Amino acid sequence: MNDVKLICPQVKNMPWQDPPEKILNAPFWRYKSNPIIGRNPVKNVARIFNSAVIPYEDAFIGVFRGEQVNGIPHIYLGRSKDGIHWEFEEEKILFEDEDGNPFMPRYAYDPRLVKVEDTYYLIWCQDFYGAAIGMAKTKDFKKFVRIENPFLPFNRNAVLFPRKINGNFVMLSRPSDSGHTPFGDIFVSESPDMVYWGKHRHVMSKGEEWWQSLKIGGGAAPIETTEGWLLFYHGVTGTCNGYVYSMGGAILDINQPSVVKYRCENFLLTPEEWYEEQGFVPNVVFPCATICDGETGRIAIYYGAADSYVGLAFTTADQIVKYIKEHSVLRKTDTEIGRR
Ligand code: BMA
Repeated sequence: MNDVKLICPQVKNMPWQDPPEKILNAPFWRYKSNPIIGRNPVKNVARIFNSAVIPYEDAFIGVFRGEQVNGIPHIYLGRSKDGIHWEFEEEKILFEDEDGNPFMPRYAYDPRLVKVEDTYYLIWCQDFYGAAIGMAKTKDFKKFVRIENPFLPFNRNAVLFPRKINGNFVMLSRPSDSGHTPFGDIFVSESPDMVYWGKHRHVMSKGEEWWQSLKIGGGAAPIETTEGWLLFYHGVTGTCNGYVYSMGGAILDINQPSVVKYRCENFLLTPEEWYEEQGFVPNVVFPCATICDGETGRIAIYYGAADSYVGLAFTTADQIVKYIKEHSVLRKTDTEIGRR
């Protein structure tokens, strides 16, 4: 019997591997054949990482950050039958604007992919007089229509909730600078129409724990559970050798997501394996998407590793929520609705 329920559809063929016999720390275990996407995965693309996937037509589809051989990142479409082995389109996604004219951002990275009602939304980082959030929508993964940029620059980390809350679309984001941003908290904003965003509220500050002491940012789209919105996010620390990116976990109030109910003081994943510690940018674990099975409570998380690979790890709703609650440390800026 599962105590904590995931409020999402059943995914019969979801990627899964049973846990190892002994788990010492957070109940997240890596797929044994990680990384699932290695270098030079498709023509003209040197690395794929920080990418998002979703169940689609009894299989899986995803939007992938492909670092081209000219060094410019763009978004590529990928398809998979099992969520583990991926085939990519050779051409990057060509968007069109609302008048039907072609639109190709100068660069696009760290895409997320979230279904709200009958539409799939892509959210990424692009140039808009500096780093800012770009968005597009699709219903069939053939036609991608760009929609208005939701926020002013600078902002590089936006994650949409998978359903409206109190009648509005809701999005987490992390205002920043245009560079490597040595600061940053998570905020939440609402929109009645995906064009006008407001009612901005502070959600969580960077933490006092070393692994999230510099900045934090949304990771995978929040997962609806009977305990609240389960959020996997990234936390960053600065070391004498550069930044280290880990994954953290929190549970947000279901009707008022600026209120954090539980926040785990321990990281849930931190760079430990060779593909997380070695690569274009060493020591990066950067979660961007989950696949969740409403029937069993199983969760598979997809994360970028060392800005070079895609890794996959598993947990269950029961285990991870229990762990987050047992290790929760909340501060005033977490639990308040947020100043206006
Ligand atoms: C962040 C983003 C991510 C990247 C990370 C580590 O600022 O640009 O795309 O994975 O840095 O380099």
